[in-house]
Amino acid sequence: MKKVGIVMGSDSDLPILRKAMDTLDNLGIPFEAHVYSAHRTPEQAREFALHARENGFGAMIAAAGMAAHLAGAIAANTTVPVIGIPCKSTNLDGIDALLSTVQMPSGIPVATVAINGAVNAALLAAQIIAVSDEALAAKLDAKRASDAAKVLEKDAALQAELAK
Ligand code: RP5
Repeated sequence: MKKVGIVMGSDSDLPILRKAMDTLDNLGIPFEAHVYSAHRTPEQAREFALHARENGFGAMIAAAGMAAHLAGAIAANTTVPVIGIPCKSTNLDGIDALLSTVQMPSGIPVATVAINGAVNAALLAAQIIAVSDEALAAKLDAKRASDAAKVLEKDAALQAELAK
């Protein structure tokens, strides 16, 4: 199976990325994670992206806060699909990272998820890999069905409560 590459701009982003890693683990998808910064270690970030396809990666997740250029910098150096996670920081509540990640120029796409949207980033990476992996696609279908069943259970509980 193709791997997911995870890059975060700082180890301070790790608590957010843990949710992506847990989601990938639960789906049995292999991943490799690194702390590489677009600004502090640009050479390492570039090298990781440049060799992503030959190293077996089917999707990349790049997470950063503040002036969040990491996802764009990764996308500039690979045609493996890149998913950007804008991370919330203290001063601007993640709006800075959201705009820095989402506003990519034509030609270099980054699929940007919500601020701190690590679970959806992992699910989107899984869906990308599942395009050519039937077994993974079946797991994703089963997860959707299970998630829907949980919501319907909550609705049933609400209806029971309101009927009292
Ligand atoms: C960004 O700056 C990182 O992705 C992180 O979200 C933010 C703060 O980094 P640290 O100062 O905590 O290392 O590059």
